[in-house]
Amino acid sequence: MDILSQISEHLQKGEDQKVSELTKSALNQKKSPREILNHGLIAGMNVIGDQFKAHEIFLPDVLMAAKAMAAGTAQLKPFLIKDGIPSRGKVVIGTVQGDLHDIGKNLVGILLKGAGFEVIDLGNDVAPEKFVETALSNNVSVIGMSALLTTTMGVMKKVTDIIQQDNLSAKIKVIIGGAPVTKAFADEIGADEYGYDAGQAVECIKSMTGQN
Ligand code: B1M
Repeated sequence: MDILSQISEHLQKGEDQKVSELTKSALNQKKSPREILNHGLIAGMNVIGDQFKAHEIFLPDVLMAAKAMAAGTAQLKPFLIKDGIPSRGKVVIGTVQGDLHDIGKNLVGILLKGAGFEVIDLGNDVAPEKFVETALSNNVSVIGMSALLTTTMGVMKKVTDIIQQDNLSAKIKVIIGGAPVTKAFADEIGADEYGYDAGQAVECIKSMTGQN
């Protein structure tokens, strides 16, 4: 079995230390950090998602897998973030209120930092007003929101509503993403951009800030 499949397998078993070691080995074997992320760690997490949906595994198994994902991502982080890049500007990110899923949002943050953006990460379970207040008080022109639950996607609309009601559309742009989120939903709620994955989100934010 190749090393990326091994990473995926051990992540599914929730073996954080093993995932950490294998990620290090894959880097030593000159696998690219993006390849390890997409075809090892995220691939394993997708299997976990399917098994959880089919009731083949339970919440503690998902938590263990999430811990293993974090262990692997920690190894990749220094390779995805390079020091000394001049700042491209600031971005506020967070997972919306009621939603505790933060792995995808954290990836967006890591890749944004890697591209030279300063990131204000509000964490998870973030109230709509908090996104806007933070953007305004820090003079930030882009808010990035993540939602993983169909029940929390609606919070994104609360943010775009505040921006529209307060006439802030020219000042603050919004990008949204997360597994249940679609381009059609982004259009429906008046978000400026939809990011399919973390890498694409960074490209969108570069163009939203006139840097493409
Ligand atoms: Co939960 N969970 N979970 N979970 N969980 C899902 C999302 C689910 C689809 C599983 C399933 O049933 N198949 C399901 C949601 C169903 C739905 O709403 N349609 C679900 C459920 C039901 C729940 C609970 C309700 C379970 C319960 O308690 N009964 C509960 C809710 C808790 C809450 O939030 N209030 C819950 C809890 C958890 C854990 C805490 C155990 C854990 C989260 C740990 C953590 O995040 N620290 C967890 C996990 C790990 C998952 C799955 C298995 C994996 C999510 C993940 O991290 N994927 C997930 C199944 C799945 O998604 N297939 C599932 C890897 C990550 C890299 O992908 O976040 O999608 P993702 O990010 C992607 C893109 O979406 C995009 O970029 C990334 C790739 O580069 N992206 C953006 C993300 N944010 C972006 C922002 C952008 C742009 C792109 O711009 C700003």
